[in-house]
Amino acid sequence: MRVINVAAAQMGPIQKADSREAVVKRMIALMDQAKARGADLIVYPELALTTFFPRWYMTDQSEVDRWFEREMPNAATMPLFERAALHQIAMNFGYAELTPDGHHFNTSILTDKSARIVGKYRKVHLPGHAEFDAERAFQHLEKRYFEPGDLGFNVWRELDGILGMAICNDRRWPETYRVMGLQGVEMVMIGYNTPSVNAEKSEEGPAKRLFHNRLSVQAGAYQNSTWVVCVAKAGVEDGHPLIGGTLIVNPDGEIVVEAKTEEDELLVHSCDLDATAFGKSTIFNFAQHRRIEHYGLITSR
Ligand code: ING
Repeated sequence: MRVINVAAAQMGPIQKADSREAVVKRMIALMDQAKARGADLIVYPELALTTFFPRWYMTDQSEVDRWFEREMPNAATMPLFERAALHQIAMNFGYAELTPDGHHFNTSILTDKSARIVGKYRKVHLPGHAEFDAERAFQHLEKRYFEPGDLGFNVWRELDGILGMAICNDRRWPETYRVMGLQGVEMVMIGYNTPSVNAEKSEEGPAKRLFHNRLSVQAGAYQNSTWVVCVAKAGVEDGHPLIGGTLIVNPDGEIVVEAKTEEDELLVHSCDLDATAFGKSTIFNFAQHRRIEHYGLITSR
């Protein structure tokens, strides 16, 4: 048994006016709860430090850059890293990264139990659009504010297992899970901010969004025999609703826990990484069963 006690730390809404310090206090409260419930790892949402700012059309780059972090940890997040080291809890959270040479990424990091950053991922699949779209009920300008991730999909040996990261829209793409699956991933950590309504198809509401959330994550977990921990920033941010639905899915594709609210809500589950072994050695034994001579289109188009 290689068990990781995982805390999925769903966060409720973050308003445009909320400070990073106020948000970090909420993250620390969730981490204290996680410690009390014996967690080894806590997973937070995508862009966990701020409101989902890609919903706002901005033309002034200095205004845009106010939503980004220039280093990590930094003054606002240091208390979180200190608390993680005190509790000896590993953590994964997302934030907007502005690199020293001026690149903008939608980023997620993994720390070890001493709060050292051991892994970084930059979101590959950026949904939405780059220019103001008057046809949409609201904007989704990730292609305007972020560059596609340049690090690919990697895995890290951490907490006695093989862990990987993805962000939000990535979870809808089978390639995301398969590239990590081919590296033996046993647990994928994914944060998301998903609007409850579809800006382009007004009749698609939260129920359909929650269905696609479960469908995407359950398929990815089952088809690669891996745990998936998928954590929402939820609730209404300045009038714009985001779905909740934080969930943990086991290597058989079964949902083992799911959030009930659209607020700060902690889910904890003991994830036995050895539960991935059966699928990886039988039905999804990639080396035995895949026929790559027929898969060329996936990377060539
Ligand atoms: N959000 C949404 C997501 O992929 C979206 C965008 C919603 C795209 C629904 C397509 C359909 O969950 C982010 N941040 O990617």
